[in-house]
Amino acid sequence: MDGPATPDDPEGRSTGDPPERRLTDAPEPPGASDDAPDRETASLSRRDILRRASYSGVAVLGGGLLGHELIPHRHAAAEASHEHYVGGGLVTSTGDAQPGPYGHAAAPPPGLREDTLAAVTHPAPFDGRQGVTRSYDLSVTQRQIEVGDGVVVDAWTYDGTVPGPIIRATEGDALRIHMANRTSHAHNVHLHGRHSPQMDGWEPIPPGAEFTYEVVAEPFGLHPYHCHTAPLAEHVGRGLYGAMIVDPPGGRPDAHEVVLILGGWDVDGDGRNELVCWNGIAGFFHTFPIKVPVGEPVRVYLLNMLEYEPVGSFHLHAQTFDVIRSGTALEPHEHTDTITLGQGERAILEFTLPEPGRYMFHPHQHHLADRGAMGWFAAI
Ligand SMILES: [Cu+2]
Repeated sequence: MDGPATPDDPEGRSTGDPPERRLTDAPEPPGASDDAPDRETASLSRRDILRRASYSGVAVLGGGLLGHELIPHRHAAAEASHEHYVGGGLVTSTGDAQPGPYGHAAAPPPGLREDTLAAVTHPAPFDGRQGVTRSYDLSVTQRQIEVGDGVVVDAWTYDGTVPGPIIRATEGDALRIHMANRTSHAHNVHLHGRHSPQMDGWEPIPPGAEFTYEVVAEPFGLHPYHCHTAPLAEHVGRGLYGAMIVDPPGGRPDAHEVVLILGGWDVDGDGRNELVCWNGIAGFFHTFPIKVPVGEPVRVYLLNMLEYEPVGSFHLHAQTFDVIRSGTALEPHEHTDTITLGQGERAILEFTLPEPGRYMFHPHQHHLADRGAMGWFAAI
């Protein structure tokens, strides 16, 4: 369904034709000079960068759009390729995100698919196992990602994606998190939650080095992980963050589960996010609503990893939700329609959408919503 969104069109893509792409020759951003040692583009002129970015845009536009299947109940979509949302261009930016069809949303890159962000949005289901060892690879790479229409950033990634992979374990499991630093900057993996200070991840892992963090997954809850190398705001802001779900023994009741991480992109290096995103791509869930079954429980694992802003928040339209702060309880702490989170704070939200339709969500700081953090749940 390619036509413009309407409130009674919950299944379709919410935008009409992709807006006209603009690639303006924005001023060279401060702090983004070409002398960075890991900058692959060092030998390219600004003109070359823009030209190559334009070519990549053509390639992306040639991609397919979406199917209309309901995302399977609690099924992981980990097989979705990360490559889908890695732009082929180089670092450039329009510096001003384009408005969406309602004038209140930055547009995602054209050519993405409904399942482009599936691997970082739909967690693998609770598997019932306890007391096992679970291994994850959070190797750090640098790559260019198109994060908004015409906006390609030079990102640092855990295992190739922003956010990084969803880690999931049951309380008491052993977690082995391997990190190979494949960039020319130091990085590391700092886990929230409880663990030995020897495994806290504040020590820089030098370029080319590797380390395996070994911790017990505890306490049950929702915890972020992120790079903790100085300058921290840049290392998190360039993409080194992700979600770790620690299930209580026995798990939680069945629900359609979604991870939403609020983050941003300081595209021009001015200490301000030109784009604000859920799960790394501006406007993605505005274009591709998160489909959930009518009348069935929905559980949102919500994290605020937005740098350069004192707080973030999540507001759901037309329905209220239970809040379990940090996910560290089995019963809700409050019931509301808006929750505010400082940086690093997180919560589990639980709700049911009782009738078919679109239910909007966004940060209630509307200047953040306007920069790409509008989204929809579509109850179908
Ligand atoms: Cu880092």
